[in-house]
Amino acid sequence: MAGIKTLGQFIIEKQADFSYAKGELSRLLRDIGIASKIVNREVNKAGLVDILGDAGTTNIQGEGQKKLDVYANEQFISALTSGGECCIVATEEEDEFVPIDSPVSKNAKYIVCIDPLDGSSNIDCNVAVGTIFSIYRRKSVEGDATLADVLQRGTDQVAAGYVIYGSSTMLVYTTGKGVNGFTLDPSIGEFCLSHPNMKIPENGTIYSINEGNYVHFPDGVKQYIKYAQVEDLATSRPYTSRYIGSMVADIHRNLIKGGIYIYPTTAASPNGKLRLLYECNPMAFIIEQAGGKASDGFKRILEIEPTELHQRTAIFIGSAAMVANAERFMVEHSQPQGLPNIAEEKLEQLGVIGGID
Ligand code: P6P
Repeated sequence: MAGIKTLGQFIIEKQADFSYAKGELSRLLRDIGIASKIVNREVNKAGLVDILGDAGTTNIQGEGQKKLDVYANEQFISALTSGGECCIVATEEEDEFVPIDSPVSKNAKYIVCIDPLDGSSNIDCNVAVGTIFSIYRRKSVEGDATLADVLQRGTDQVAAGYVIYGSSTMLVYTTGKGVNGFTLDPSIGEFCLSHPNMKIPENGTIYSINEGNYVHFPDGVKQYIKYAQVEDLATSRPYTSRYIGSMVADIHRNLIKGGIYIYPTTAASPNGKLRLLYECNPMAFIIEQAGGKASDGFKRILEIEPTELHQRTAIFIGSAAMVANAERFMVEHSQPQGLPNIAEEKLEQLGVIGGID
């Protein structure tokens, strides 16, 4: 095992970074890692066993649940229940938050928001899918934890991570001190440190968006797509369009290579499609920790005040320079006609300088 550092060893080693930590967060991350390995086992043999296809149920989003969605949800809730470090789970697959009903967990310190299996519509065609999770410290100090403990801003996250079940299975997470990636070694059943201190390139040439929704995009997004497609060698354009239809896979690729993922408002999703608590906040925390940027086109994702469990938001996330540039298009093309131009003021608020290049 010389030179190999497992997720468990890494978590314990980093535990010293947290004066308040007495091992609870370490054990919570361990519990998530265990459930991820169980889900991975089923994802990897999907097609060989009766785990593909629809579960015949729909979640609160009105989305048909896949058998693996339901299975993954059950595995994470079970692991978090037996682990005893989490008092509430908010999951995409349940209408309401799930209080963890066990004597040990009732007074547990942590809240977990999770999308157990994102991109699950891709499972039947063997495309990468993922798990996304976000961890908060409960705010209430006595009695049962409540919705108020769940509806916390992204800036209050203690940790966030994702698992990508792709050509290999990786767990990538942050506790606010950088981003580290672990690849599952099936021969020993351990996630092993493979991508220490991950940083997203400041700029990139990949844009990820479902252009099938073009006619319904805000004008700023339409103009940005046109900008991305113009021939200009000095700014390495035209960019490359890459869209998998699985947020974790698209963002993971952009984290490695540089790029921007955009899911703006559309006619079908006037508030955006992706969910703030268990998709956008965790991915935004990770990407910011890796040196990138994440907003709704105007406002930093992590500063959005949650009001509902399954609240949705538009998201522009990835390489800092690309996101800042896309925000410029949003500001420039969101001016109500005939009103004073607020672009400069907004650009300063966004921490963006200079005009559109
Ligand atoms: P569309 C998967 O359903 C998901 O939540 C993300 O993983 C993915 O990026 C997006 O929705 C795909 O949505 O509307 O382009 O099919």
